[in-house]
Amino acid sequence: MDRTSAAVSLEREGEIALIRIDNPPVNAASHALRAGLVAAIQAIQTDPGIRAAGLYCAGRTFVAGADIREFGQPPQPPSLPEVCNLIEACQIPIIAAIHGTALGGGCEIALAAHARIGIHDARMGLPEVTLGIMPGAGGTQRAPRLIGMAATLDLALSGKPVAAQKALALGLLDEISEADTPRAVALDGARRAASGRLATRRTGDLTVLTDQTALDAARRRVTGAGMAHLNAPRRIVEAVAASPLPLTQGLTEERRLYLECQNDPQRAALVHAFFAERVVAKFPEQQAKARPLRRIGVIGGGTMGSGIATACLLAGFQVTLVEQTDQALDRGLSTVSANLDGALKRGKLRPQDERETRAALTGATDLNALAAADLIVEAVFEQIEIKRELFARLDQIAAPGTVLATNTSYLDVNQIAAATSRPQDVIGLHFFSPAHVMRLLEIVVADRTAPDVVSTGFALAKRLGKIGVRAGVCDGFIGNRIMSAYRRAADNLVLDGAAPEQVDHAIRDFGMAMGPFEMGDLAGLDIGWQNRRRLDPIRPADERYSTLADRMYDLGWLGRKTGRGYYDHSGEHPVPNPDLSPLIRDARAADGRPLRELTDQQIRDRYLTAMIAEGVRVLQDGIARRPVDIDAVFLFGYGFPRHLGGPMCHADTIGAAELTRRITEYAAEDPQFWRIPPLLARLAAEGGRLADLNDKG
Ligand code: 3H9
Repeated sequence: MDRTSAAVSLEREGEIALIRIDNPPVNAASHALRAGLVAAIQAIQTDPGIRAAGLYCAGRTFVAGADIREFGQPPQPPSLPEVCNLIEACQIPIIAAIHGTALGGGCEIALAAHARIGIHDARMGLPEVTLGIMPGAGGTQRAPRLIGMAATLDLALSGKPVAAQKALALGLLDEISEADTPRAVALDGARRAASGRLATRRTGDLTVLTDQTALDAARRRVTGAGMAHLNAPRRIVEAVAASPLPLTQGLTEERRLYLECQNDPQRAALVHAFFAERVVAKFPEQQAKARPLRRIGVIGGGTMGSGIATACLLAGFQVTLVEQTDQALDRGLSTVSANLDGALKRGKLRPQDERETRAALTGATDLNALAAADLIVEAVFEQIEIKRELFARLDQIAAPGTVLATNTSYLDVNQIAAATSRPQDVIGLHFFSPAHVMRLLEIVVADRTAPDVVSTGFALAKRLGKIGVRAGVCDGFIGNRIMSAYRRAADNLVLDGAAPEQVDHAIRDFGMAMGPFEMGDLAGLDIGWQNRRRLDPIRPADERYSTLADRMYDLGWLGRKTGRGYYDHSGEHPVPNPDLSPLIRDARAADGRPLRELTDQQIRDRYLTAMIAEGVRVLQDGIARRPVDIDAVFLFGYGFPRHLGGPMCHADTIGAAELTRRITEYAAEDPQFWRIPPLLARLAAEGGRLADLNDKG
């Protein structure tokens, strides 16, 4: 075997050349891979004995795309578009044998080949849009030649891969093979191509018809809700619109638009989000072996407990749900059942698994039913004494080694752990509602939590398909602690003169999934009330306090569940609650400051600055280990816009100097709330970035 680079090798089988890519873990098209492919193609072209070539990958997947780690670095030739053009122009037919995922640049390599054979599990896609870029190695020009404009636009705008059968139906694949090994498929395909039994052609020789209907629909799609903030989708449509041009012209247009994407800050933020999802899974205790998990106990059958039970069932665990009374248990079990119905409809539960999944759930009204559980998670009323009492009882019941988890959103996990004789087994697992849907899981490590219990928390997150983020103990951990701060900023903005719906609008306009007051209505305004009462004894006397939410609570306006909150939910769409004005007036009068007009931009600046400042404090205090952990919490649990990378990533875009300037300005009005965190002051003085603090493993 001839090794043309560390990532590509060439093998000869008679008249057939086999080009083997081996660049673990996902065969990303790094510089070594691109250079290796060029060398391999040159070698087969100059070998008169070769009649066809098979291109395949070692490992678990075909090329999964360009090497994302090279983005933002100086480009090193050959570029991927050059490699694809070389493949297409090759005089020897090249057959791509695809297994695993042919994504982005990987899909584009396949499109440039002269025929494509998928192995039954293959998936093909153009996910670049999720990274703020677009297919830049011919995808926007070659895909329309094979599958038309409409299907290309759908593939590239959704970013979702299609399975082999769909790829075949579309025309992305020419065949599907049942053979197991990519090498065998590549060899067989190339042999058939050499003997004329497999049709080959250059994709670039095909023509594209303009599909005006598809282009119009795509233009509407990229300016509509969900995509309006993003720049890459618009560029994708323009590139595909150019595909009826001769290939070289279309490729030039694609390159121009692709480079615009590469230089766009959205690209850096979305790539940050991609890696954030993976980096958070690296934590200091990861060498400790996770405890085996099979049976999960869930205490509490409310929305949260039922959601957790559902998530565990969907991940294949045996689940025992415990409630205090038969009636409450029945309600909990019905909620789980309804959640599973929904999962079935959404395709999250396969019909063939339904029976077994439902059978894995048992209910009990006696905690002793949890004696054999490997992990118990409680989701009972958010009160420290209730939780401590429960943990003391679990200490008596649970088998040795059982992980005891609390789903508290704010409370002190150390205090809860101290109610047991085994604090090393106690951990916080903070799920987000609805727990079977939301991807975030905060893994709260208390002072005495054992390393293997932390590992077990992360292993559970992975099994549940969630993003586990390590957090330390404080009031609200990472997410809710920061939320409390910007929520206070939002309340203060209303005292200053903004209407709640103006705040919501300004924040939604920024790209957040929801504004703070809509969020309050959704979660239920009793939650905030309980929290405020809990904090009454320790609230600083000089803290600005809005009476609005308390008055609403007194009136029984608890948000969506009572039909009224900041909004009136009785109609088809929520409208601002018309009876709120007198309460707001009273709250402003009690605050006693002059009113003023606030622009949406001023609202956003204050809100985000409050979020970032508290985020920096969470870092300073060691509650989050790295800025990226905070970003992941907000991206996956709080609807922070992905194209801005998370609050800490966005903080670097704003810059520490500007943030400290803003805080100084705001502090003139409210010095108690607006303080510059020392870490931010240091970064501002040194010209440093939060991103530089991400380098811990
Ligand atoms: C593109 O192609 C642009 C072109 O159109 C134009 C060029 C001119 N690069 O996800 P996993 C790492 S844009 C570098 O845990 P899985 C990942 O960080 C690209 N590294 O595995 C992780 O590292 P670590 C379009 C990459 O089995 C490890 O591989 N392609 C890349 O759950 C394992 O990853 C995409 O957007 C990469 N491209 O899922 C595909 N991909 O172990 C992006 C992964 O150090 N990738 N890594 O944490 C994926 O969607 C998933 O990784 C995949 C495997 C489905 C492939």
